[in-house]
Amino acid sequence: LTENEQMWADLGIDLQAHGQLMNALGPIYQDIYLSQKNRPKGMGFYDFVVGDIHGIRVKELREHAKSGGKVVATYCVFVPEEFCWAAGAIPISLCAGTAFSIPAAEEVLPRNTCALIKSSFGFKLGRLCPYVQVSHLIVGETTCDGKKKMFELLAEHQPVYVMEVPNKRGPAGRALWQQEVRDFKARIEELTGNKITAENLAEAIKKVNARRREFKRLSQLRAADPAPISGKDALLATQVSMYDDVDRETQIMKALNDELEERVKNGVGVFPKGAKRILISGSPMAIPNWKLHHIIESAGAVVVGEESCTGSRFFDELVPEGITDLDEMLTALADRYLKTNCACFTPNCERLDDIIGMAKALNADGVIHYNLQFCHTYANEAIQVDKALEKAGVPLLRIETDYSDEDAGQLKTRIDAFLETL
Ligand code: BJ8
Repeated sequence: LTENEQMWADLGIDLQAHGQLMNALGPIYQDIYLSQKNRPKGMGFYDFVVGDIHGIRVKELREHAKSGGKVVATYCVFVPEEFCWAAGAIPISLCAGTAFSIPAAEEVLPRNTCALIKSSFGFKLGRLCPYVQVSHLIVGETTCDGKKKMFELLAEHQPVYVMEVPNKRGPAGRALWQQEVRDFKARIEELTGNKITAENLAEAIKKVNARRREFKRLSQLRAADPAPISGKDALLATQVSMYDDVDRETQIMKALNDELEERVKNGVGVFPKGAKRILISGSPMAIPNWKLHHIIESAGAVVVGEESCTGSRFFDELVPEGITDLDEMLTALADRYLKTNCACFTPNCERLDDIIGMAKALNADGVIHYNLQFCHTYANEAIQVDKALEKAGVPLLRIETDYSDEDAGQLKTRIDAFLETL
C-alpha cells in the first residue's frame, strides 16, 4: 500500500471503490481544467490540491486529531465556522458533488431525492470519503426536508448535530436562530473542551472575514471584460477554500487576485473580449460538480459569477468586527448568518435583489438558474426569479439537472440556443 492508501485503510475507507473514484477524477480534471488555455498561474495551487485531493489535507486533519484537536464537518453555509476556529477545531465543508457515491445511497434513500443529499449520504455509506471518516462531528441543518431526514439516518453511523434554521426571518425566527447559534457554540465548547471567549472569537471572525474579503475582491475582478479568470477556475477556488485552512486560503487568494488585477490592467483575459457573460444562480455546486460551468464555457461563453452557496452566499456578508462584548458578538454573528439568502426562507425577496444586483455589477448578459432535480425550494423559487428578471430586463434560462452526464447533450443544445439570443 502507498502512504495514502494506508491512511485511507486506517480510516476505514473501501479501498477498491475509492480507487475507482480516484482513477475517474484524474481524466475528468484533465479534460475540464487542465485543457483550459491561459489560466492564471495562481491556479497552480488548486491543481496541486485536486491532484492529491484525498491526501495532503486529510493528512493535516489527522495530525490535528492525533494531537487532540477536533475536526467538524458541515454541509451548509449556515453553520458558523468561526466557533470552530475560535475553539481550536478545524471546520471542513463536505463535498457531495459526484454521482459516484449515489448508488450506495440509493440502497436506502428514495431515488427521487436531490443528488446533493444522495451523494453526501452515499459517501458515508459507501465509505468513500476520508474527510467524513476523519471528522469527529457532522453538523447538519434543517434547511430542507430531504437533508433533515437524511441527517437522522447519518446519525446512525457518526455523531451528528443539527442546527434548526427558521423558515421565516421575522422576530420569532430571529430569536430562534440566535438561540441556535448559542447552543452550537456550547456544543463546540463541549466537543473541544475549550472555551470560546470574546478574544478568540474576535480573532476567528477576523480570519474568516479576511478570506471573505479576498473572495469579494475576486468577484469584483470578474466584472472585467475580458474576464481575467474562467468561471470554472473561480468555482474551484471557492470549492477548495471551503475545506482548506482559512489563513492559507486568504494568502493563496490574495496572490491570485494580485495576478488577476495585473491581467485586468493589461486587458488580458481567458476568453476574448465581448464573450457572452453568464451569471449562475441557484443550488450549490460541490466538488467535483463542474458540469454546468464546463458546458457553458465550452460553448464560448464565460461564467462571471455564482449567486449560490459555492459563490456569493459564501463570502458576501462580513461579520462586524470591533465588538468586544461576547454576547453582542454572538448576536452580530448570528444576524450575519441569517442574511444567507437561501430558498429555505419564506419570503426570500432578498435573493431576487441579489441576483439582479450581481447581474448588473458583473455585466452579465444573462442568468442561468441552476436547479438540482427534486429540490423543491429552488424549483419553486425559480418562478419568482423568472418574473423578477423579466421585469429587470435580464434574460434567464432555467435548467434542472443532476450529477449524471445523461442530459449533457440536451443541456448543451439548450445553452447554445440561449447564448444565441443574447
Ligand atoms: S444555505 S442552498 S448550502 S441549504 S439542493 S440539499 S436545498 S433539496 S443545498 Fe443549501 Fe445551505 Fe441553502 Fe446554501 Fe435540499 Fe435543495 Fe438538495 Fe439543497
